[in-house]
Amino acid sequence: MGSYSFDYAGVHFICIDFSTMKEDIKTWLEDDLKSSLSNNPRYTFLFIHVPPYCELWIDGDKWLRSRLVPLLELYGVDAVFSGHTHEYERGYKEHVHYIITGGGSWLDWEEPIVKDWEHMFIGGAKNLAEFRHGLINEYVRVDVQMDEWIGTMHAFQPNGDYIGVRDRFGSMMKDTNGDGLLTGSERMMPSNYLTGLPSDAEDPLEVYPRMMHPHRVDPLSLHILRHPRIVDQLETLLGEPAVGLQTMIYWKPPQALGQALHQDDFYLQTQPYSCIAAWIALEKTDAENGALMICPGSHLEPVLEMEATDPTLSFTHTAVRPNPQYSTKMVEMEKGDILFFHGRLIHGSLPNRSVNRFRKTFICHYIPKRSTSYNKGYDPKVELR
Ligand SMILES: O=C(O)CCC(=O)C(=O)O
Ligand SMILES: [Fe+2]
Repeated sequence: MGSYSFDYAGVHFICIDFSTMKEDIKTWLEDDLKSSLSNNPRYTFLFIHVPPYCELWIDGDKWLRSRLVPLLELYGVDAVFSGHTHEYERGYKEHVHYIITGGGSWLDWEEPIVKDWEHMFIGGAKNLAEFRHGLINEYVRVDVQMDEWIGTMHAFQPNGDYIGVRDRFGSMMKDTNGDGLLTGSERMMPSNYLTGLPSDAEDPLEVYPRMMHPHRVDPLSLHILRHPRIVDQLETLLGEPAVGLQTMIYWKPPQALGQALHQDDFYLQTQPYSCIAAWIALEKTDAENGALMICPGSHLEPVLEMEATDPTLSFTHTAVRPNPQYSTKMVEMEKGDILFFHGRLIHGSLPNRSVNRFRKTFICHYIPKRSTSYNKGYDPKVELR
């Protein structure tokens, strides 16, 4: 059989050859894990082609779940890295992290979902919503430091352009209530901000990436998404009941890139009608720190095609080119101001040119309740009342 293990820098690595392993792999693995205990490894990482848990294409390997997973849990394996499905997923169960890093081709959320494992909470059924059609390449890097390990997922456009770090995980994630699962804010969402990251990163957005869907892990964010004053206002504008679909926090630190002109319904794909945004300024926004720019009247356009754009100005790499009849206006806002805007309104922002001012915003996206067709990558919807 082609399985083997080795130690490096106090870390135990186990590679299981999925295609040649037989029933005796269980004995081999148990012996290996048992004997490695005497070395008191700092961490144990296991690699196996087919994942035990998966949400796309297959639901993972049943045999691995019944034979190997109990050993991983018993002997305290820290993380299992797999491939097989061409996408990125991450989860955690009984102190074991499960990572599928098969995005060397692409991350494709339009494949049918076989089963939703509750503990596989990143990717799969709850995919990284900012990538339409999931077309990204990625790799995962693990840094082992003194007393912690940090995994980072690095994403690329299909043409090879670097997008940045889009997920983080590692030993800092603790199961505080001891139920074997990570809940709420213990889970770390894609693009979550973490302290302790290298502050010398060239791109300030690597240190302060935008947070996606904080309402799924943070009660205050959920409270704002459902805030009656906001919901009253947006349902007055819509003229009908709405549901919440996403929240985001943009830190937009000094010198961060902006976001090229786009329409939100390119991503949310709301039908019938359109999504609506509530863009909340958490501090003063103006020309210097990269305030929001809008093209008034452009909401009357359909969802337009996106084209490649200037990567030195925008962290997204595609943009719509508005018809010259629309001028672009900057929306200066004071802390606490909210701008509601239509899902087909063309908008974006320029880089933050300031040396010490952030441009923090909390953004909610809603769709009319009757819009039953939308990008299901944003599920679950949130009832507002
Ligand atoms: O704040 C920005 O720079 C862009 C935000 C945005 O595109 C949105 O809220 O939909
Ligand atoms: Fe937007």
